[in-house]
Amino acid sequence: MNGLAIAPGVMLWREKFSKDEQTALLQDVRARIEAAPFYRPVMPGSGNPFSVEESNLGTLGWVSDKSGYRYQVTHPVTDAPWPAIPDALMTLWREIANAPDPECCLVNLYRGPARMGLHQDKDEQALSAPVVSVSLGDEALFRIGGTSRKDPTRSVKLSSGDVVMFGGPARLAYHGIDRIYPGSSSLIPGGGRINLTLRRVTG
Ligand code: MD6
Ligand code: FE
Repeated sequence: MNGLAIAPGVMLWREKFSKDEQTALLQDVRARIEAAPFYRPVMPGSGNPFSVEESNLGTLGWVSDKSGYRYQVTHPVTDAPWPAIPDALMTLWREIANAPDPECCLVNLYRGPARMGLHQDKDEQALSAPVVSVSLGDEALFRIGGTSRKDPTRSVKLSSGDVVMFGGPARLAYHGIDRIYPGSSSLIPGGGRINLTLRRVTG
């Protein structure tokens, strides 16, 4: 498995996807996303736009709008069902997650100053399944803390092809992306970073 336990319940696999596999996965994701274009969600309540653009693959997609966070079966702009999760990601999940198949692959696109504030992944019923994420493109500074927002945090740089898994005691750990490093990878035409987050949603 070659994974590194970077904190209790947090595993990191450096370059789990080779350069060729990253290129193939990116092509696969981009082809699917043509039918489910990136859009910019807004924060519940305030309606402030996210700095990332998002879409989803899978039977359920995670969305955010003025009324809250939720999972839904259709794209909020096109109203079409989300495209299926790529085989390479299903294979990854079955290799490392030891849980029923994922229902959601949230796709986050970071360009320029985009970031993601400290948050917990807690909108799922299936909290016994881990969350698995794949990074493609530019490097990012990932911050991980504990299950309380006040817990101390540590930072790791994530590079293209890296895989992170949160499970067990870390399933509800706070985490976020402080920044990306524009120009650190040439994988994505036009630059930027794509993060693919796989989750089991239903119990
Ligand atoms: C990102 N990742 O890497 C955002 N969540 O862009 C996440 O929010 C995340 O990487 C749960 C588990 C792993 C993650
Ligand atoms: Fe998350």
